[in-house]
Amino acid sequence: MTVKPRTHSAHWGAFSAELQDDKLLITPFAGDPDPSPLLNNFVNALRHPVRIATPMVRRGWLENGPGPDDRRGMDEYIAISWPQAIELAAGELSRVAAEFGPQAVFGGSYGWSSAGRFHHAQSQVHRFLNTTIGGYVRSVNSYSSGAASVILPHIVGDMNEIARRGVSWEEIAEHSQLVLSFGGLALKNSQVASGGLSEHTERGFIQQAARRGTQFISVSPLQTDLPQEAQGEWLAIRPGTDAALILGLLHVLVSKQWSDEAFLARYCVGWDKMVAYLQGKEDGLVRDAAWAADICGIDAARISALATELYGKRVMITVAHALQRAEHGEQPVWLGLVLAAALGQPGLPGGGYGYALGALGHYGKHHNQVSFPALPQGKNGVEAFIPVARIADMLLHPGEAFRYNGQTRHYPTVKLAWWAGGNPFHHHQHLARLRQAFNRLDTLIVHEVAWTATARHADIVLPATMTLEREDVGGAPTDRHLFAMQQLAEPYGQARDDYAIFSELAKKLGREQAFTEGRTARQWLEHLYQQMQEKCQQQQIPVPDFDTFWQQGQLTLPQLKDGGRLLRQLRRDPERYPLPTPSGKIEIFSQTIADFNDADCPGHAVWLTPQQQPDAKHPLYLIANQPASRLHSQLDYGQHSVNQKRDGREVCRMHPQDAAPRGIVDGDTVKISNARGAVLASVEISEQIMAGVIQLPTGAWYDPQDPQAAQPLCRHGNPNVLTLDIGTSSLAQGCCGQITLVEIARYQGTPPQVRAFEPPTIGDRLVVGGNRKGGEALG
Ligand SMILES: Nc1nc2c(c(=O)[nH]1)N[C@H]1C(S)=C(S)[C@@H](COP(=O)(O)OP(=O)(O)OC[C@H]3O[C@@H](n4cnc5c(=O)[nH]c(N)nc54)[C@H](O)[C@@H]3O)O[C@H]1N2
Ligand SMILES: Nc1nc2c(c(=O)[nH]1)N[C@H]1C(S)=C(S)[C@@H](COP(=O)(O)OP(=O)(O)OC[C@H]3O[C@@H](n4cnc5c(=O)[nH]c(N)nc54)[C@H](O)[C@@H]3O)O[C@H]1N2
Ligand SMILES: [Mo]
Repeated sequence: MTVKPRTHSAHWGAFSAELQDDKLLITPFAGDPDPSPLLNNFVNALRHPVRIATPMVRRGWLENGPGPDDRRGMDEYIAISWPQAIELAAGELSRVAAEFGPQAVFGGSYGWSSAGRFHHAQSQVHRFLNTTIGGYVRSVNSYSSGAASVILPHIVGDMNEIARRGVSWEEIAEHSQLVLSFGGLALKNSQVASGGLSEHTERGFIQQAARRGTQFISVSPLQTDLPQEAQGEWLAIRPGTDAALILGLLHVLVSKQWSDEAFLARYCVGWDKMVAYLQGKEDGLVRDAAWAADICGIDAARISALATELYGKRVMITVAHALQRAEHGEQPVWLGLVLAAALGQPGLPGGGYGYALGALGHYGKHHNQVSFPALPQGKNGVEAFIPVARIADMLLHPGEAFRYNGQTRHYPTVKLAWWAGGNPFHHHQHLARLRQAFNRLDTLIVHEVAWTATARHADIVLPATMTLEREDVGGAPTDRHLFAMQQLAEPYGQARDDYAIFSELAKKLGREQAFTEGRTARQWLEHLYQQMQEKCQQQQIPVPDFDTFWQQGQLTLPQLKDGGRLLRQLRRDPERYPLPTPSGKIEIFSQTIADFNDADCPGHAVWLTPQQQPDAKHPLYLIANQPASRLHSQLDYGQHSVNQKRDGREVCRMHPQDAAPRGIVDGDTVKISNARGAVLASVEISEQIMAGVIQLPTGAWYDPQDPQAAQPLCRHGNPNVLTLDIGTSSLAQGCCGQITLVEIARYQGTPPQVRAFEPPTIGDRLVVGGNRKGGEALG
């Protein structure tokens, strides 16, 4: 089959795609100065054997009906027809809704799915459950910024304004003298942005800044977190200890009388309490550079010197998402802001605080004047929610109390979970525990493109199309280009669009009109486009009609250059432009948080010792960060991702000092383990990682060798087998996936082959007997 070039877009870039004799060719968007190699993950993906070809039902569920079942994750599947699948799924949803109400259905369905705005799977699930059964148990916040998204509104009033709409790269390249990055500014991360990213500009801006003389300092366990283009300095820090380092820096600033007292008095509240804490007025413990050095592993002299370098310069402080994906992750986010304030920088051109700058391609960009509307999700009649990373707690402890943002709430009792566009066996921690949690459900329904571990734990698996097999519109509020995502290939097997699946289900449930509003997918695209067109017309922005847009394949939208406005306006006139915080100022002390009375997140930022500490059995930190070779677990079977593996296994990095005593050499297969399980990986020995730390990126598909074991060995290298499933604190309950503790050893003998990309066993079709609770026989 040959298909001429069509425009398309992914979270990692826009491109045109064509088929030449069934071979997929990808050409990056011509306007992209630095296209991402992740585009190569598409080339072998469309017809990969790990795609799901037909609807499937798990044998145990079919035989025994809904109910808790430990066979999830090791059972075989039976192929069924679409009408059967629709009947089973709609029937089960009706049963649960009728018996227990929508509050027994979990529809949080966390996950990035794909770039198109209409087929955004999570929005489709939400809309479907709202319009058919009146709602679902939702999840709040994200795995990305669980802690930051709760703490930042308290202390600066708005997360978006200090992250996505924060100080722009353009401004940094022009004005910043020193960029101090906690967690670095790795270009591997800014390759992606949800919704799409047509211009990868970070490398260029970093280069431009460095040439002008901006000094970059990256505080991180990994040297590679700072691009070479920055020509900067690497300060190796013990993982999870940045809060202590920043307190040490603040102590130096205070004792040298370098803190900007005028700024702190005019625009902040609570600096006196911070100073009292630094000086040990509360408890006799002085948080000076020597104290910090003991905790973070950077020597006291270097900490003092760093404070000297910061003083009197135009300084930009950044804190990566990674730092808050850890125990007490709220603290470094808070302290980054306090440090910027103590230096008097917020609101100055190229100065202040940029939360998560560089973590994604959205940050530091300008915003479109008008953005493409989202699919309306309808009204959710269920009040119950969980902080997103508390999914296993919810399923294992229904009815139990938990703290969240000053409230005591209770976990709902969930019987059915519906997932589309996410991979909890990628994103969640402590996977052996997650399996137990999913096994408690009556039913798990999953829409997937391919046989991920999540699909392999589902009771009903509904095959979804990839974006190249359907039409959509690709765009993000921070991308000035909007793309027609044109269909290139026919759906794989019997795969259907999530929208088509939900439309059929809604019809079965007698709610078709409510879900579809009578529109086909193409009509929805036209409808959403028209809404954008109307907004544009109101602002005198010329845009073509839909057909012209579709034919051209792309559209350029005007942008606003208002990054950093929140703090700039505050600085201009704090009475006229107060921050949306209780005091109208930056809250170095928050009375609101203090009144919550949670010891693990008091009223000002502190250093709290994490429960995870190295010991004789688990002496090494493991950094489980974002993968360079793919987005999360997406297209892990794609060419680029597979090419970065060795013997089909994910590669972990360790320092020669840690490798030598263990007899480990480069290229060995290693076993990384702790109390929660073990994974295999291939090892690369590198001096670009701090001694005492190993790194294994996320995203290798969970591949249990012995699924019946309580803690199966993952042959492939999924670090979430090892991570700890606890909340960051009572305040935010964010995930703690970034850091854990492990031991590592050379694997003895012949390592088992990776089987992650082989589909599960597909059993014979069968006629169901009378023991099935649901009743009806299946042909
Ligand atoms: N240990 C540790 N864990 C982490 C992190 C970490 O740093 N350390 N990072 C966390 C972060 S920041 C995040 S955001 C999460 C990411 O976690 P997820 O967003 O869950 O990860 P993805 O791999 O993007 O999952 C998306 C899934 O949707 C499927 N999909 C794509 N398009 C479609 C579609 O159109 N329809 C349907 N039905 N499915 C589709 C893909 O095949 C894929 O399986 O992981 C988190 N987990
Ligand atoms: N290629 C690619 N890019 C991505 C993603 C992807 O899957 N693939 N995912 C995207 C998503 S959803 C998100 S939310 C962002 C996440 O953005 P981040 O969370 O910032 O990304 P990570 O790579 O997990 O972490 C960045 C770096 O922080 C460092 N680090 C870890 N712990 C510590 C610590 O305690 N202190 C200090 N100082 N540094 C530490 C690690 O060395 C790590 O490389 O990335 C986005 N970008
Ligand atoms: Mo994320």
